[in-house]
Amino acid sequence: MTPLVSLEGRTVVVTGAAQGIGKAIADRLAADGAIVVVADVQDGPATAGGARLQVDVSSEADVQRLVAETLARFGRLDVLVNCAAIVPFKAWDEIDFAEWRRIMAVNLDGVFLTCHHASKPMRAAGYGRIVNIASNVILAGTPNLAHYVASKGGVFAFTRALARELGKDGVTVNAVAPGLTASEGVLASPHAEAFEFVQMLQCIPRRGEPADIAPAVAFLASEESGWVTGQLLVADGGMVHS
Ligand code: NAD
Ligand code: 4PL
Repeated sequence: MTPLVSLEGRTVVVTGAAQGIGKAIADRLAADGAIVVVADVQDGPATAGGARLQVDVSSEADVQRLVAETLARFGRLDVLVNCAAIVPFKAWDEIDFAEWRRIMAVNLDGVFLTCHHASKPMRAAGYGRIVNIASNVILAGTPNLAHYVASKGGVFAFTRALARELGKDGVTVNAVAPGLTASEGVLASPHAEAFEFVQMLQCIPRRGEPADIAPAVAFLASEESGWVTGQLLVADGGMVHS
């Protein structure tokens, strides 16, 4: 892969990077020179020169271990990409409270926990880049995803607020909003049946792939994006507009 931005000397944590969009982001950032720590509940490959840690982002102990281990092994933590999430396809009134809580625990509490712990070494260094993966469903209100839409709306609102808190410390916080993308998770779910319909709504009429999302993340993860913070970058072939 030809480098898009320079991440030489940077250490990056990508959550949810065992497969799908997270894996494409980890591969992209490694090709751009970063040392990548792949953090996932599932087993999966590490990128060359990096590491793989088993982490449940909804567990504070796991997230603390992730940050401590990254600092112990690589001496720094420059970039955090939050990609871990669960995406149940269900009518809103078929989601019971326990399932609602689990979705919030992974998709929203997980983002709070990683930002809370990873921002400490970033502030101390006076440099950091946080990229949270939201979704274009927060702008479209996509059916059968109300619980997920609520969690991702929270992710974006938190992104905007955290950017305000961390700007003075050299840390930017942005969100990327993919549209429907052919990840392993989506291909194994009822979402896979939506591609044909969604393509008709896009400016670019083809299926979105995980590698289509990674370049937007690479830009926001780079030093060059330093004047951009608190923003939502929609990467969905032009289905919706922010
Ligand atoms: P996926 O299901 O293929 O992969 C998600 C990964 O997250 C998996 O490897 C899984 O093990 C991991 N994960 C799940 N729960 C975790 C936890 N508690 N702790 C750590 N890791 C955990 O998903 P994907 O489609 O590649 O989605 C990746 C991200 O992109 C998610 O944030 C998703 O909401 C977002 N997104 C996806 C689409 C899409 O259509 N694929 C669209 C918009 C946004
Ligand atoms: C347009 O983030 O963005 C289905 C499932 N359709 O998870 C998503 C669209 C899904 C999406 C998403």
